[in-house]
Amino acid sequence: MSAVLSFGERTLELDQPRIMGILNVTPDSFSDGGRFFDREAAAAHAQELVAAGADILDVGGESTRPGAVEVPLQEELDRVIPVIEAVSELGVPISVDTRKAAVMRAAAAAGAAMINDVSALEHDPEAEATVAELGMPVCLMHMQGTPETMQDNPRYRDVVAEVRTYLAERARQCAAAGIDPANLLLDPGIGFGKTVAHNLALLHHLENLADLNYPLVVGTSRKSLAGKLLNREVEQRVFGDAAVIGWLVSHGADVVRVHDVAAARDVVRMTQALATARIPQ
Ligand code: 7PJ
Repeated sequence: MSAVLSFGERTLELDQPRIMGILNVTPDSFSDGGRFFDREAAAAHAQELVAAGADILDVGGESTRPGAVEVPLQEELDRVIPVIEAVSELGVPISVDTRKAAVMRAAAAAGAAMINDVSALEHDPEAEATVAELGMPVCLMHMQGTPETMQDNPRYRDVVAEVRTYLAERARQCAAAGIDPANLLLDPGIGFGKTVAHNLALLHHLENLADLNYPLVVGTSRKSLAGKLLNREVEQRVFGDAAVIGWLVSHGADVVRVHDVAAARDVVRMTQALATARIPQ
């Protein structure tokens, strides 16, 4: 689909696949969060991501990896807010990866222009109203269970139909809560309460989600999909991930959420050139 996302004065046309670069500010990534050194390191990394071609930066201070426990509000604020302040002038919209309404609000005040919620605004009872009031684009992601336990025993009768129905229903409920449908993006939540077989089914049938007619975000970067399928450690998943990105952008994904922006940029350009028989701008 070809939509346009509005970020206040700025817009981002989804006439070609866009790249969301991941900027983690969790202690289990490259940062301890909040302190001056980490802010500098995060800002430097953000600059690299933008130079490599990121269209959006996604700043997250709460790990939602399998087994991760919830981060207290103040700690999450201390991690993400200084970083958002430091990177909001780089010229690309900043998205905040959070499940907490108070973080959404503070992030918006610090310069964030988009919300990315792995609980599809279901974790915090204030989240829907907060996003409606902020009037910003929001990514609603599917997850079965919670990060702490989601990989214990994920089960579906028909994973594609269930994820599709869930996302359509959440989009309807969010619109009913006052969120402009033009601000909604959907995401199947690869790895969130899903086995490798579930993830493969969702990716194979991606068009069933793309035809819900909301912009589609997909993140597979460094996840266990390539890890388990190829038996690769995290730092050896770049070719596996590249293959997935090629598949994603030729099957309806509008935004790919990645760590390796430069690699993703090449894959997107190459795939676009092949799909259109034109040299991309
Ligand atoms: C996703 C996310 C994803 C969206 C994370 C990780 C885990 N947000 N946040 N989609 N994954 N929208 O990056 O491995 O797949 S955190």
